[in-house]
Amino acid sequence: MNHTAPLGHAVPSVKPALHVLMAGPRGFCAGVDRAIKIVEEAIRKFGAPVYVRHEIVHNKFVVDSLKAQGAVFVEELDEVPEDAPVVFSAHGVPKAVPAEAKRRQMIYLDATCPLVSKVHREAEHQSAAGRHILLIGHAGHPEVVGTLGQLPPGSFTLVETEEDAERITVPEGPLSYTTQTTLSVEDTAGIVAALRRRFPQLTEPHKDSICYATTNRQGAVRAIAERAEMVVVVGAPNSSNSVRLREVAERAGCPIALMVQRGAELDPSLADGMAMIGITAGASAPELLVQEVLDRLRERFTLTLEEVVVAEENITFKLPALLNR
Ligand code: 0CJ
Ligand code: F3S
Repeated sequence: MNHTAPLGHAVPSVKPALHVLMAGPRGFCAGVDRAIKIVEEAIRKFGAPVYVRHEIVHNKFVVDSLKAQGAVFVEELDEVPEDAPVVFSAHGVPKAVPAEAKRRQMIYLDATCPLVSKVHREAEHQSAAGRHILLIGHAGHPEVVGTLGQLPPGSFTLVETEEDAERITVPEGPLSYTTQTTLSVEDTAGIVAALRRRFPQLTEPHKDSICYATTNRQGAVRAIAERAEMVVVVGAPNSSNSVRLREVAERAGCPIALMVQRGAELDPSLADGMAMIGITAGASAPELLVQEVLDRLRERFTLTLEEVVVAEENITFKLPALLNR
């Protein structure tokens, strides 16, 4: 008999039952779906290679699949040959980027999520009305770089945390705020409350800028995290909305909340002795990867699945006109 295999990793002959709560909604949002289609359609229309500025969405599997179809990923526009088409990622770009593409007479397609573009226009509008802009978001994230890149230098202040909200100094005069689309709903409410308290002259934006997909996925992961002994988030460490899902699960009191990029990354023995776990996926994570995680768990358990749906989504976005011509 072999006594050397660690017990925690032995596969029992009769697989124990494990109930899996599947967060609904989870995975792709309308903006991600559109962005990926734009790259695929651009390859079909113009032929490979099609350049993409920044990861089209923050998911290695998606990026690798598009690379296999003929996409070439770069970080800056000056890495793109002048005669090749280029797609801007879902996260949005500073104004200077399409301006430079135009100047170089390049063919470009903007896969910025329409909900990010709305935030751009709102920030621009508030700024043009003479208001200093407070942008709530994470420094260095491409969406934040893109939104700040709509505004004149010195006309905004970045607010990352409630502590920032308590200590920032701003110029005298009218103020407005907007946010990154993928933030924690709860943290942002705290930051906005602190800003309102400190700056009574703060103008409210026309609409909440945390997007529907972020709000719904956070609601869904909270619902499963309240019941599950462990929550697995499928997503990438550089995906802001996915990282937020793991945090929400943890704050909801779930004993183990972890993130994996692929099924193979999950150690299924973590669920030994558990009766119920939950699974969700960030807005940039394909459902195929959720199925990979389920298959990984099936190596060790007999699964029963339960969809826990907190919101129905039926939003779709049109592709740019250039692709329909
Ligand atoms: O910024 C966005 C418009 C969200 C795009 C989809 O998600 P992802 O993971 O590519 O980007 P985040 O890091 O912003 O969540
Ligand atoms: Fe857009 Fe929100 Fe998805 S901003 S890309 S719908 S996460």
